Amino acid sequence: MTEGTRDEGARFDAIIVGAGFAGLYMSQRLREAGKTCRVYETGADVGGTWYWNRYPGARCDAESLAYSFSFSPELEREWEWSERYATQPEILRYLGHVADRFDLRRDIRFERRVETAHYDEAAREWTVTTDGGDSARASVVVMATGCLSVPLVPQIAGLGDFSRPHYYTGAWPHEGVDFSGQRVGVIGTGSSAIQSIPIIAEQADQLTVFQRTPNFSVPAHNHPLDPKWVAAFKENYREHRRLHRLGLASGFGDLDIEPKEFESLLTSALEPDEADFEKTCEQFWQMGGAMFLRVAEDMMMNEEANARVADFVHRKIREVVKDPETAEVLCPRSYPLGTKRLCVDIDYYATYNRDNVRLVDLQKSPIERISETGVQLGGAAGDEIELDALVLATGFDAMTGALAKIDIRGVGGGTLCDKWAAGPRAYLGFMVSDFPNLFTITGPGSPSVLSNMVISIEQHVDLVMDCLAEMESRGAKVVAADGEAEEGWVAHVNEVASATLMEKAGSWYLGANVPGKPRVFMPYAAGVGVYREVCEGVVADGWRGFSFA
Ligand code: FAD
Ligand code: N01
Repeated sequence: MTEGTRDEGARFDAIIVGAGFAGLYMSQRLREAGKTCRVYETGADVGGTWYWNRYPGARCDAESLAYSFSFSPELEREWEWSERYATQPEILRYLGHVADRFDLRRDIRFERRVETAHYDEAAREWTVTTDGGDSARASVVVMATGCLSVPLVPQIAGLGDFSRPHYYTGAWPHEGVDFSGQRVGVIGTGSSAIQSIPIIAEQADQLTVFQRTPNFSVPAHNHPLDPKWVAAFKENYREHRRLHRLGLASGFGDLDIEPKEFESLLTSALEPDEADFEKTCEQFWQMGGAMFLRVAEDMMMNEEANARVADFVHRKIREVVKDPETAEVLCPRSYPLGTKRLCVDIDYYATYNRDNVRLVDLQKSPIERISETGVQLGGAAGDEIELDALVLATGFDAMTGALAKIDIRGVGGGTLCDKWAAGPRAYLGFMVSDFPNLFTITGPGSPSVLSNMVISIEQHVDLVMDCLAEMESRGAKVVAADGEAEEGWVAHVNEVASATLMEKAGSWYLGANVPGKPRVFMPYAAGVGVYREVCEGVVADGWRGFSFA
């Protein structure tokens, strides 16, 4: 960790905000190209998501060998992943290794929150300031601030009254938490909760889970990686990476997927008879992980098809959860499968068979308020549940949250917040008109959170580098997205989303989890393969929709 001295008017070729996967790779590419850069990071070390989310059970749901950088064959060869889905500590170690191996830390200033980024039209330059008193200038700013980096404080009456320890999964204490002998409450049943609940249940004396909306979850079938399998995978790494970039399995990995197994992918979930349908679903269920969404091609387009697959998952939940009433409460019915992020779990449903675990259905008994000592329920139950500790697995202000916290001013002093007041607008999710030379890695309007994000991050960083090279070759100082191209892209992103079932859930993809946030489907839902083709077409067409000056 390098705290370093304060920047006072220093000038760099580029300033990067954030030192997660995106910030690290961006700084590596700039360094390699002989450019100077400064990275500011709020955390005390690299890692981003994996620095902050240290809750028990945190791990990736894209397979380890796919959820890793592809830019360096040496790095690929030397790093050994130990499990199919790497744990948070392992991913954090990996990112620390990347920072050391490529000597990236010397450009990073830790424990610095960027507060402002203002564009000076005359100087064609950005000035960035931090809460540590830094002020630095650069012609280019790259926002690598993360899509899930601003934990959401839920609007629950009395939250501040709770006098015992409470923890956000997205800002977990570094020293860990020992729940032994405690009565613990978990609010939320999204991915973070679903990963942590089985482990907290093993530790705690009693665990109460407060569920407002059940989530679909598929088993991870995690296991240690067989060194022989890894060696064979690495032999063929380039081909795997190529397929991931094309969007096969969204690049979530292909551990157990041989091409022949794709033959069983259903064109429509409505076609096969019951026995064939069950067999195919079971086959995908046994593979484990997010691949399950590929069981039928029409699943994300056709409600009936989706409902048939959802029924299969409901049956699976009922098979595992012994108490029929609890099983029913765990079955999601208010939105189509896959329209909220599919969770991937290790023993989540089985955890409800434990004697020390209770599920509270907030639909029937909403939280009335948090008291000094626990959770007061209203409705049918009406009781107070006393707790020694409370875990808030309540999600993030996704995709736009981190950008909205920075005072970003572009041409004419206009702010990004004003520009995005009715929802984010960006060309390719990569640049925002009126904000020249400012790039948003995995920004709204790109596949981003619907993909294996390392693939999307690498693609955007590479595109930034191509764009800078184009500027140089044209002798340009400024690149900007055209307003018209941006309008067209935003309309296209909406059109694609509307053709799917994705808007049928009150998901964070739509901003529905943040009171007052405009409801706009933020990621681009056509997939990483299609998106890559679009970007390549734009570049081949002389950077269509971008102006260089
Ligand atoms: P981040 O890792 O979020 O890093 C952004 C950094 O920017 C943060 O460290 C933050 O502190 C810093 N920052 C933000 N604002 C400022 C500011 N104003 N000033 C200074 N610094 C700032 N994706 C997958 O594809 N597969 C997975 O399996 C997966 N698992 C996940 C598990 C969890 C628990 C979570 C929360 C997310 C997961 N994701 C997963 C998404 C994950 O966020 C991305 O995969 C990836 O790590 C994002 O990298 P990033 O560098 O873009 O952003
Ligand atoms: O957050 P979430 P998350 N009262 O928003 C509930 C990635 N990720 O941190 O659905 C009661 O999904 C809320 O209820 P509802 C992944 O992309 C990946 O779990 O709004 N409950 C919901 O149940 C993921 O999608 C992994 O009704 C309240 C929960 O809190 C994203 O990060 C692991 C409430 C929030 O769920 C976010 O996941 C972890 C209230 N007032 C994260 N407010 C992997 O497995 C909110 N809730 C790779």
